[in-house]
Amino acid sequence: MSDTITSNTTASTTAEKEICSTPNCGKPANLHCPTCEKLNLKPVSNFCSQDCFKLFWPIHKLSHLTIDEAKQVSSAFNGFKFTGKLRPYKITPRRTVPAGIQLPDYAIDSVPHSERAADRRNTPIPIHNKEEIEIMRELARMSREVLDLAGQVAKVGMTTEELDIIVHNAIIERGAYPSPLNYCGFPKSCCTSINEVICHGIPDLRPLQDGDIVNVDVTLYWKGFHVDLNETFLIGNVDEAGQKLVRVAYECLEKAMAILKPGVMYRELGDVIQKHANQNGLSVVKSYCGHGVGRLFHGNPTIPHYGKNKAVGTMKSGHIITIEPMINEGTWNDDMWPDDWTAVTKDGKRSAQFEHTILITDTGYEVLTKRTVGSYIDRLKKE
Ligand code: HM4
Ligand code: CO
Ligand code: CO
Repeated sequence: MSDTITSNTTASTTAEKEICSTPNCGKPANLHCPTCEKLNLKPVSNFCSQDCFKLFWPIHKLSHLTIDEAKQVSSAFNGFKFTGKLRPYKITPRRTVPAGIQLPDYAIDSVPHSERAADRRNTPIPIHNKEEIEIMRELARMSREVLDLAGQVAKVGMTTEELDIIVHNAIIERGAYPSPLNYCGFPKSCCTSINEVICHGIPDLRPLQDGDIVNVDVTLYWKGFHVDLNETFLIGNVDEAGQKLVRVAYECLEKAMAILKPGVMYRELGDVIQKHANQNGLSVVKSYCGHGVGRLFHGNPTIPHYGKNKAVGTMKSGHIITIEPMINEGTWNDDMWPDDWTAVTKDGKRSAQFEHTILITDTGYEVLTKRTVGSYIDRLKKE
């Protein structure tokens, strides 16, 4: 819990000009954070009230750590040969969700029981009815708002831990559960994958650096359904090669979506994606695939993004899937950090990814997670 904030009345004439450190507060601030003062941090953060101080404390307290403290990680990394320049930083304890939010079956014991049962019985690809599709549409709109928010706030100096806090709070504000949280033991509410990280990067205390590319992968669970989407954001000035990588990754997703309709085989998507990647001198990750999504976070079908794959299944109206190609600057081969989550490129070169949740319709497809005029960014502009 936070210390009680100190009111320094003698300094009030100078402090009056300060603005409250809690984002979007804007009120004048003359209460000083006692920890900032004790550590002699400049500038000392100021707050308008005890309430604002308490509200912003989970984020603010992280600024009290030194960079050396933030770099303290599990001994599992001792002697590990990293493929690139990125290093793990400290991971904070798992966050909770308020009572009243509907939990997926793995939220408590980390075991996705319903996914395992479906897998054992090799169940068919679910066909969603009108009511189920309407829930998925509404959930997809909320999920899009959350990802747009993450993209808006991601800046040089912000840690992926702070991004995770913002994503976590935006999800629970909407009455939903952050699907990654405790899924097979995943410790955070979204995945943040920087530079050579292919996917499943764990939000930690590393500040984003100028020139980083960071993928934020968000999944929400609400009324019994999951919606999954991600985008790769440019932080500060990214070099030309990095910008091209990110652009081509998005084009790969667009080109795959363009062939979606009933009767097409799921295995054809990889051919379209790999052709476009290779034409641009880039490669396609093979170890991580798109998937069915809905009542399960990860269900049938499995959708490889590489060419000449042997995926089973034909598209039918009512299927809901993700397509999420991971495109690399160098080799397609992946490696795993000792945290058993962070997937990295074997050569340490960068990887970029975009993901949508998509409904197959009678005539083609509907991108449930498409950007909308009602999304967060557009609403903010109007208000
Ligand atoms: S775990 N995101 N994604 N992603 N997993 C925490 C956040 C996560 C995944 C994932 C894409 C494709 C497949 C999967 C998956 C098993 C094997 C347990 C069903 O985990 O298929 O997990
Ligand atoms: Co995802
Ligand atoms: Co996914």
